[in-house]
Amino acid sequence: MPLPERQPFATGGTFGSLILVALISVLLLPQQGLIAGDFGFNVIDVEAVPGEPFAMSVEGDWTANIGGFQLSLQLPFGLPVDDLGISVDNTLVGELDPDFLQVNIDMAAGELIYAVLFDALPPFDGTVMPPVGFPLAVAEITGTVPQGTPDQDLLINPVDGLGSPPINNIFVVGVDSIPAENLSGGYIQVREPPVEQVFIRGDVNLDALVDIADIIFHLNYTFLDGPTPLCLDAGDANDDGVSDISDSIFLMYYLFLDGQQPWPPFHMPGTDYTPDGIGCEQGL
Ligand SMILES: [Ca+2]
Ligand SMILES: [Ca+2]
Ligand SMILES: [Ca+2]
Repeated sequence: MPLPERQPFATGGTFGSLILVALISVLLLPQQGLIAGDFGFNVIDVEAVPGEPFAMSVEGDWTANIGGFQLSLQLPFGLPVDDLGISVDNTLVGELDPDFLQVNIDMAAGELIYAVLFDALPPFDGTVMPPVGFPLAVAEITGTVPQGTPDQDLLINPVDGLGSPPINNIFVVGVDSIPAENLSGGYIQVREPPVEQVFIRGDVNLDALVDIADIIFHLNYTFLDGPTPLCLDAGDANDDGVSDISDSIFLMYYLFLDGQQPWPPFHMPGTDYTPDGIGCEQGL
C-alpha cells in the first residue's frame, strides 16, 4: 500500500490560522459588548450659598477598563460663578495621579472642556481604571457664586460637539474612544440661606420683655383660640420642643415663685440652641 502523500505544511497551516483567529478573537474580546449606552456622565446637583465656595460632582459610569475620559460641558450664558474650575481632586481618579489633565473654560461661549488621561507619559505602565459597577465621581467642578446672586438653578449639561474642533463626551478604552451616551446634567442651585430669627425665650408676644402679659398671651392661644404667636419657639419656655401648658406654668414659677429662668436665648435675644420641631417664623 502506498504511503499517504506527505503534506507537511497543510496541517500546520490550518493550525496556524486557527491560532491566529483565536488570538484575534482574544484581542478583540474586551472590545466586544462595549455598548456606548453603558457609558455615561452624570452631573450631580449641588446647593450653592452666595459668597461661599461650592464643589459639584461629575459622576462617570463605564463597563470596561478606561485609560481616561473627556468631558464637554455646556454652561449657562453669563454663568454667575467666580473662579470656575474643574479637577480630579477628591475623586478616585485623582488617586491615580493622571499624567495628562487639560482644562479649557470659555465663559463667553459657555463651554467647559476637560480631558484626563491616566497614562500619557513614559514610562507607560498601562494605568487603567476598572469599572466598579456603579456611578463614581470622576471630577469636581468648583467655584463661588458671588454674594448677592439671587436664587436660581444653573444647568451644567454634558453636550457633545462643543469647542473647536468639536469635543465629545467620551471614555478612552485601549486605543478607542467610546462615546458616553448616557448624559445627564445637574444644577448649581443658588440659595440664599434663610435668615435665622432671634427671640427671647418666654417673650411670647414679642415685645422684648418677659412678664405676665406673656403668660396671658400663652394661655390665650393654648386654651382660648387666641392668636398663634409669630414665634412659637419663644413660647417654649422650658425648651422641650413643644409649646403647651407646662410653658405657662414654667413662666409663672419664674416670675412669681422664684423658679428657674427660661432656657437660652434669654435676657439677650438669640436663636434656639437646641434645634427641634418648633420654629420661629418672625422674631424680634
Ligand atoms: Ca413679652
Ligand atoms: Ca415647652
Ligand atoms: Ca429648642
